[in-house]
Formats: sequence, C-alpha cells, structure tokens
Amino acid sequence: MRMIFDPRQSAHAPALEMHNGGWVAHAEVPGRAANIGAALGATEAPADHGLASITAIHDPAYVDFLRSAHRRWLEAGREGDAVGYIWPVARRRDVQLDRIDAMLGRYSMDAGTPITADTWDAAYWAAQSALTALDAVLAGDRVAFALCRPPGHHAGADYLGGYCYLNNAAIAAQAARDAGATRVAILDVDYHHGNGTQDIFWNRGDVLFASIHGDPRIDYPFYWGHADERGEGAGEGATLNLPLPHGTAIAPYLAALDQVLAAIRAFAPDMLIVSFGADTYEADPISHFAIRTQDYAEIAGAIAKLALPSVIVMEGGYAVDALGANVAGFLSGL
Ligand code: Q9C
Ligand code: ZN
Repeated sequence: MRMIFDPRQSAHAPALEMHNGGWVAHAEVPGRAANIGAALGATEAPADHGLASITAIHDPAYVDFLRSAHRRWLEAGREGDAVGYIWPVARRRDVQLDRIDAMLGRYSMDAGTPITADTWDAAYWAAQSALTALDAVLAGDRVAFALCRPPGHHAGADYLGGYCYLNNAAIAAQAARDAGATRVAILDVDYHHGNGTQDIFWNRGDVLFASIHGDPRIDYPFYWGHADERGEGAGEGATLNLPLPHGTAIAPYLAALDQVLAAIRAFAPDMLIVSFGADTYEADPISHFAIRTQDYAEIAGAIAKLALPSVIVMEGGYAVDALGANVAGFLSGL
C-alpha cells in the first residue's frame, strides 16, 4: 500500500490549547506522525497539486486568512501562536474586518487550534498527501494511505477548529468527483464527529457523509453529530450520524459499523474516503471509547468487505506511543 507523507507536515507544532478552562500542552503533536511513520516504514512524498483542489472546498478568503494570519499576528505585536478570543455568534452580520483578533474569531470554531508560522505549509502538504493517495487509487490501487497531519475533519469551508485547518478528506472527495467519480462516500471513524466534513456536504446528494463518534451531548464538537442530523435539500439522507456512549468497546462498535456500511452499500459509491482516527483507542488521553490495538484490523476488515477503491486519510489519535501500532493494525486489515 502506498503511504504518503511530507516532512513539512511536521513543522506545525502549536504550543497550547484551551481545554476545560485552562491552557494545556497541545495534544496534536509532531511526534504523532513520527510514531506512525516509524511503524509503517517508508512513506513517499506527495506531488504538488496546487491550490485549486483546496479552493474547490475552502473559501478563498479563508485560505488567504490561513496563509497570512501568523504574519498579521506578529505585525500586531503578538508573540507565539495566533489564537482567537472572541467569536461572532451565528446571527451577527458578516462584517469584513482586518484586526487579527476579529479575523481569528470569524474563521475559527474554538481556541484549541492555534496558527503557528508553519501551520499553512503543514496543512497544505497534508492536503497534498490526501490528493496524492487519491491519485494512487485513481490509477488502480485498491487502497492508499495519506498520513495527514494536521488532521482535517473539523475544518469547514471557512473555518478551522478541532486541530484542523484544511479538510483533507473533503478535498480528496471533491477531487475524486472532479476526476469522474459519480458518488463518493466518506466514512468517518474518528472518535469525534467530523463537523467540517458534514457541513461541507450537508446540501449535496453526491457525497455521503457517515460517521460513528462519541455522543456530542457530552463530547466535542457538541453542536454537530446528533442522530437526527441527516442533511438537507439534495443532501437529505446523505448524512448519517451514529453517536455512541462513553466506554463503547469493539462489539457494539462493530454493530454500529455494520449499519453504516449497509448505508454506504445502498448509496453505491464509486469511491470511499475513510477519515480514520485512532482516538477510539482505549488509552486515548482525550477520548472515551474502549477499542484495543488488536481491534483495528477487525474494523478495517469490515470496511474492506465493501471492496471499494479507498483512500484512508489520517485524522486524530493522541496516545502517541500506541499510535503507530494502531494505525498499522488498521491498515493491515484492509
Ligand atoms: N482544547 C481530532 O481528533 N478538544 N480533533 C477539545 C479543545 C478538541 C480532536 C478541547 C478535540 C479535537 C481531529
Ligand atoms: Zn478525533
């Protein structure tokens, strides 16, 4: 299996995140990719597909913001990573502002996703890794792995959050559509609901978004991922959410996965994108499922029965020392 990663993805290393009322060391560390890379052996560098595949999903004004935010932060006399402290609630008018703090609020959903001097490059190459894994599958490989870091599924068309800046899975799904796939399914098996991906495809019937995740009544991102969210307009029924309780172990997880896989089969996609997070792991420091290392191959085996051309995009997973084994286990089951 081809495995794609660019060393420039490692330069992004935010220091702190706001968590439960205090600033704590950031969980989404470069060592995550290093641990996965060590477990997988050789990875290959992505090809540069340029900005067009990114702006096919993301608002160009948001992309400009991401590219310039840390420079603006420094120009405003600040130090360290750029992070917001005020957010426009949903009904404020869309006023165009260039004060950095106002821009951070406009284009962020949380204070857990700082922008460093290296964030744009890392996010850009993570997206290119996803696009290069897609190329492998379009060229005939049944499955390819994009070691995306930073992750992507919380990022919407015009906002960052949840450690995510560019939505790698959505960018790959749109590129697959543009390359001729009629229907694309995105299966999100990160612990957290992929709110950004859901938002991006909410009104679309050509991309199915199906997610199994910690119940958002008690887990981040709270405002999305409830079982009654099913899409709208042409997208009605093309969003599927299966929230599960804290403590979920492999048996009920596989039962939920069977439901989701049946929906994907019924959708009859030409291509599958898997947003894979290993934060469902029993020892994940910020999550609450009970999936064991040996379970990941079984989860992947059930997904592989779809027999669809598949791009695996890395999302979360914060038990750094076990991350490589969990990812390698998952990939071994495909
Ligand atoms: N400091 C992914 O797994 N944690 N993102 C909430 C904010 C956010 C996880 C507290 C968790 C985001 C890709
Ligand atoms: Zn997650």
